[in-house]
Amino acid sequence: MSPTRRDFITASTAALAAGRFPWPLTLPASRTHFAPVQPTRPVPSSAQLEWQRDERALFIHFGVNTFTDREWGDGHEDERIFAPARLDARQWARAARAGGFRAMILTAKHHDGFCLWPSRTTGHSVARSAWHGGEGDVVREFVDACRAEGLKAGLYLSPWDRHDPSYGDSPRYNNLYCDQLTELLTRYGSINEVWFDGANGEGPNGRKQVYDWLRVWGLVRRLQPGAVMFSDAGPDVRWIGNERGVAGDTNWSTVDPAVVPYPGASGDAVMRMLQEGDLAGSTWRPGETDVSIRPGWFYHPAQDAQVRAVEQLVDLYFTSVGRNSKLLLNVPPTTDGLLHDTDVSRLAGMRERLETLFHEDLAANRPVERHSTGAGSAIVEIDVGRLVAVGIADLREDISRGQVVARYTLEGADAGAWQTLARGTTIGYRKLDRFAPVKVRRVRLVIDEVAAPQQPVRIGLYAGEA
Ligand code: FUL
Repeated sequence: MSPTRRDFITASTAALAAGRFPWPLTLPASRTHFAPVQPTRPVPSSAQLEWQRDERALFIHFGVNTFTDREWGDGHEDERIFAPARLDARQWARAARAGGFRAMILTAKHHDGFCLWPSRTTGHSVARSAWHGGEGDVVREFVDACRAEGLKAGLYLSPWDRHDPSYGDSPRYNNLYCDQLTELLTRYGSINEVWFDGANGEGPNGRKQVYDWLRVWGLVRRLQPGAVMFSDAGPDVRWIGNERGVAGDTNWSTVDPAVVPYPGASGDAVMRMLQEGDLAGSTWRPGETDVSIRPGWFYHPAQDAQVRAVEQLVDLYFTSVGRNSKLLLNVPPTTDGLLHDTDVSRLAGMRERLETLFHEDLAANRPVERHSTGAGSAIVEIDVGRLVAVGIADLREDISRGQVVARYTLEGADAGAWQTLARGTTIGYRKLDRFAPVKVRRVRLVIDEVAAPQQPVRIGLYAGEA
């Protein structure tokens, strides 16, 4: 766990701790475009489904820290230091699109409390900055750029606020926090994701803030019913449990909500639930994998030579999207207000490499046989029709009907006996297995264990490394 998340234990209401949520966690059936086939297995809402299918979102950490060269501001910054000379949110959005990303999420406020929009709730904002003579609004530019480039827009509003004197005076700060959320969710049109991190540091004189999560989540649901809410405790999308970019190898999109009752909860059981989900979980809450392209979340010139290489970004795709998660990759703007050229070219390189890897599906339009063995396993067998080298398998369940597969073996054969290509546990939206290329004519997926009656699994096969 990154040091940025230590010591943030927050208390909350008994109802929350018991996992009792007074509003529907999924959208009403009329807003979904699927009919649950097994009423006992959780299924995603249409918003959760779309969120997952987007696969990649770009995280934008930007604010006073960009100018003080810090990761966590203390809230005492002079607002005038915020002066991005060439800020261009369209450049961020174009870089996102060129990288194959379908959404962006901006830190509208980080722990320093500095608001990137002119908020009526505080003077610690762009309105007192040198940028555009205090008339600018980064959130507006961000949302406009998302719309112009066809990206979904998400906002991060840090609950922890090191600037506002009301922080730690719980009811008063909760009012301010809800007022800030209301501004963000009513001024800028449709927002697709609202992001709450789990950090909960001390307020002035060591006072502890007790957040009113039920109120916060209820407010977002009311103001933006189509948005998914992210936090350790969802309610729609959960943190994956680390900031290294690695989802659990076993990763259920279902959880037991009582195990992670509020953002910032800690302990082994919490971490396991975040990483792996729970086969028997009652609630659909898929994992989001947030990780930075650089060592820090904010831009630091000293890290210009430490931008992840294209191959490392591709690895992140395999350990997030390829493990039934979604990748939220942070790329921080510089003091100019632009993404750095190195980062931009890595994003484009990532897309190019992924397009090459997934260029030709060797299983496309090939005959598929489905049968079961005497031992009760289901088998999906593909006749590839010719001898080909296979190095990547792309397995997918139809998650609109829930997630079912708990254990599988992938095998390939030329003329002789079957040999194992990969073994795994969960599949979900997408499971990518990479292995040393093997020459095969036939491939079969043996499904050894399921959590509910078997549903079809789609298999894609790719050459991988030559
Ligand atoms: C954490 C924060 O403390 C980090 O600064 C960063 O914003 C990360 C995404 O979330 O809780």
